[in-house]
Amino acid sequence: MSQLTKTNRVALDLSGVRTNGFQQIPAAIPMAQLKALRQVAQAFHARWQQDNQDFYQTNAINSAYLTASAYLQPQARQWLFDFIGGQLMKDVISPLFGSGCGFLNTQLFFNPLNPEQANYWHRDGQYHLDLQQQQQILSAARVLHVRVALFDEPGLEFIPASHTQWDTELQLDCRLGRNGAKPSDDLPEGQTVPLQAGDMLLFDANMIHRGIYGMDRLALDILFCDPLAELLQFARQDCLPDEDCLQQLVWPDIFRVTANILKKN
Ligand SMILES: O=C(O)CCC(=O)C(=O)O
Repeated sequence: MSQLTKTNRVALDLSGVRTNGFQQIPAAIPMAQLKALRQVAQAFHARWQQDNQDFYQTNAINSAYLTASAYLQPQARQWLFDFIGGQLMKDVISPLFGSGCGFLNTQLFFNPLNPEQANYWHRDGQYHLDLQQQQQILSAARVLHVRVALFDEPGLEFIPASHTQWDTELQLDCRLGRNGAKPSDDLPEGQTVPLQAGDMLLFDANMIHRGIYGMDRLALDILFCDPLAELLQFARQDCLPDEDCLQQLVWPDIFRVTANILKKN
């Protein structure tokens, strides 16, 4: 039974997202919805793999842009928009963003083909921001991952509160792979959150985290963010629903915010 039923969803305490940077919501997705999401994700994954064989065979651990029309049939795409812009997502996410938020992207995480491939500690921003910018963004711009575990999975590991706190020397050496440290080294503060199918896990993309590979993981991450051009410049117009679809959604605002910012860019 989902804990996010109409009667108790208001009482859900998500203060862990603010204080620790992450919070698990066990059994958030009802089974019927979970089965439909699995079908959509598996259809996408099969077609994505065909088109990205080299990347998949080499070292891929995720794909992205599920809501574009490249790999999903219109009905599956519509279904995904219904989920992202639906009541459950609105109830969980909108209270966490005081002045509104935008839809950024979707990603699908799976295991690397090579079982020896190591995972890596990182902050999401480190691949396009320098260290000073990464530090500044901690208090200035927020991207929130909503992970939906489609199957049981080992989950993720986090450095609690690192969404507001800068790295220790060891953490920085580790995620940058310098001074003899490797990005896959264990860190003493790490806290692992294993997930069961149907769980949701919210986490701040600014925090230091790493995926734990293994089991038959297939995880759908939906990314929301502050309504800022510097973040939403990474969204894609072709991943947004059209006007007909928007009018059917419980929570069209997240897509409209993104569309408006993309239009201005
Ligand atoms: O699950 C993974 O492999 C990594 C997830 C991750 O790093 C992310 O979502 O930013």
